[in-house]
Amino acid sequence: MQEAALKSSLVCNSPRVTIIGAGKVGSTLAQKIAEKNLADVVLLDVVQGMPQGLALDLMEARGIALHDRQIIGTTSYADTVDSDVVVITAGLPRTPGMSRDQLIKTNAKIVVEAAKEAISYSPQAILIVVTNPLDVMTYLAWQATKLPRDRIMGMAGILDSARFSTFIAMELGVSVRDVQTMVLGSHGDLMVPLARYSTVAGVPITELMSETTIKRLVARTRNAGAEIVELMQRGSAYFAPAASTCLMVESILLNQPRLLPIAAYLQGEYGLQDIFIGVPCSLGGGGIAKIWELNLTDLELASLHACFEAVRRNVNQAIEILL
Ligand code: TXD
Repeated sequence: MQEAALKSSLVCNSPRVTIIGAGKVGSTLAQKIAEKNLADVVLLDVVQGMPQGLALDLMEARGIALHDRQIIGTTSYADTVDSDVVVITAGLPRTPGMSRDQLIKTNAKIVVEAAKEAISYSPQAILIVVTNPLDVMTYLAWQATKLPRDRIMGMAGILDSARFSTFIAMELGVSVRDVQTMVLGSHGDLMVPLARYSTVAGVPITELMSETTIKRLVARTRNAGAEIVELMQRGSAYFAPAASTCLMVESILLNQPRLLPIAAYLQGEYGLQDIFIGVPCSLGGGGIAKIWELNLTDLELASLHACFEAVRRNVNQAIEILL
């Protein structure tokens, strides 16, 4: 049945998204992609039976969710062949009290292996890394695949910005649809929420809130992942992470030129080299079309450079672990 599904999706030449890691983020993302009718989905995991079961469950929801997308569950990379987009969510999430950086040891090997295998079957794919610590794992995936920088990226800034927007909307009692925010830097405590570039219906939030309030919301944004981990006790956030990743997949598959904060490979932008870090990017059918260099204040730039130092240290640590 899985094979038949694979064949029929190949026949109708539908776009194909492979998701490595059929856990909370991966399976929620699969559901979103299928229900938005964006692409067929291949869900891959190391746990035999689990991705197959999830795929069957998602297939059985199709008549109710009203779409005809194929969802294939597998443990074999051969089934991922010719994917247009590959998303890596494989690896452990945090537990309460743990920092994202403490996941380097377990997740580095998983991500490198997944990136190599997936790209060997889909050499033209655009690769999106989601696994934590995000900026480090994206770098390792790039090193393992040597993909051009327009076709490899990490998801974090969209999620961090969505969280910042949510807290601003809650504070002001306005619809989150009117809130636009931009969070740059690394996906961790050092992230750089840009209050100056955050607006409600075009009005900068610096006109709508006191500096103390903005500082409080920035602090909550930086701690937002940990806040959820503490509440859940088992596992970490996945609805907003899956929605954020789906936005990237959608922008690529529908070739919508979106301007989004994405962990991209820098070659001199913002004075930074040889690192993946969150910056505003134009994302579309070919991947990252352009990295935008905003005018930053000295303090904002210094904060971005502090992210660089931390990510660089962790990348070096990860490379040593992999040796
Ligand atoms: O903003 C962001 N980038 C993030 C990142 C937001 C939320 C979650 N973030 C990270 O994504 C999180 O810290 C984890 O590192 C990943 C996945 O989080 P998820 O919540 O989905 O974790 P699960 O539910 O434990 O799922 C992980 C799955 C699980 O089914 C494992 O069996 C599988 O990964 N896994 C593998 N799949 C394929 N290949 C290998 N080697 C493998 N190892 C584990």
